Amino acid sequence: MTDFLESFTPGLPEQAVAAAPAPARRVWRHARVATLADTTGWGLIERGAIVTAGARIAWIGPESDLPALGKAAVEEHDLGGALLTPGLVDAHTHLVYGGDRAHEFELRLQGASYEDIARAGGGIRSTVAATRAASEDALFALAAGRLKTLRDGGVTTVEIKSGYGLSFEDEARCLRVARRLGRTGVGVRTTSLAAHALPPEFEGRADDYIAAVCDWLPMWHAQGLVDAVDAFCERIAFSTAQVERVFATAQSLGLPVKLHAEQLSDSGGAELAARFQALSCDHLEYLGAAGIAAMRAAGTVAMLLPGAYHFLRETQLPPVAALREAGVAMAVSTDHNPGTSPTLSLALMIHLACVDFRLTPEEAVRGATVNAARALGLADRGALAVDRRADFAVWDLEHPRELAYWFGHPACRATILGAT
Ligand code: DI6
Ligand code: FE
Repeated sequence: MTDFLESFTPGLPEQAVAAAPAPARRVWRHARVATLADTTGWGLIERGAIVTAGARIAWIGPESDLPALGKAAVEEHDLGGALLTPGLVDAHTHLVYGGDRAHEFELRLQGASYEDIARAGGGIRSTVAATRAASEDALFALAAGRLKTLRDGGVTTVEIKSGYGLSFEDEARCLRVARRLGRTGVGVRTTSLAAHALPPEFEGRADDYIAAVCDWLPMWHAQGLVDAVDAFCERIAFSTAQVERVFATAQSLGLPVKLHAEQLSDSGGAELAARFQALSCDHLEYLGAAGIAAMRAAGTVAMLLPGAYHFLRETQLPPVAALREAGVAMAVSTDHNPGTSPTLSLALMIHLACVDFRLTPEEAVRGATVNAARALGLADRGALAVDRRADFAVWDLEHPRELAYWFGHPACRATILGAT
């Protein structure tokens, strides 16, 4: 076993192994580990230990079986019996924007609807104006603060969408900010959501805007800014025909797609997205049987966003029982954005997914780890096993079901990110 650990050099081609310095070994011991490594169950290891080599897990198991590491171990950490889980994955956020929409929140509490406010020129468009007015450094500082809060709450990988720039340069700025955030430690996947809303300069010309987005996408992609492509398919946003053009462009670039679908009405978005083998369909409160069948056939993840459901005082529940019955994987994310989900606690979303959407605690925690990673097309994280990324969250809790039980106060003691 020691030999194996000595020679473990993840991710390097064979010729490089001899020349490269051995990655640093760290040992994490005396933890109650929830691996989530099997398809069901928490995968609990009562008194567990993990050995990491650089950014990867080299060994995981009961501490009593821990191999002798000798000088190979550079650091040992006694976690004092704390709970250790895979780092949480927040697979749907709109983290980069200027301003806030607290005033609209007050208007909605007085009876205005989200759609009324959007049609009157508020909503997404007001955030677009604030985002365009902010410098790239200011956007970075704002988003970095939000990312730190997510990380302090257990998140080690986050998806970040554009969608508040809505011009070639403003979208590129937001994506650059997201890429820059990815160099601060937390894993970042970027998504172009240029087809989020119609910018004012394209008023009455939605098809022209979609044509422009299809022209811009290859250029953002060539600049290395885009990992996936999203759109908002809704009567207040874009039609299935318009989204289809965006998806066809994404497909021609080899980029995976995902969709804000059936959030406010059943627009047939999920079926369209499934035809493009979408990674996920997101929101889904108004999802019908045909959409579920299409998602099942395509292996598309159902991304549930209880923060937006709560904040919009929605009453239509996503069809969780039918999704479960169909075997569609369910994920849970914050949907952090200033208009419909201004939260930075993924643990709180796990709680709401159970109380409001009736997920089991295990489903909700899987939703924020292994299934969220799947929704990003990432097979190297979300569960703890040899060769996976060494991204952990350490909790002042005894059992992982408590991630769903406590709400509104942080129990996360630390996040541990790969080699950092
Ligand atoms: N659905 C949402 O919940 C967010 N975007 C979307 O397409 C809301 C965006 C906003 O209101 O700013
Ligand atoms: Fe969203």
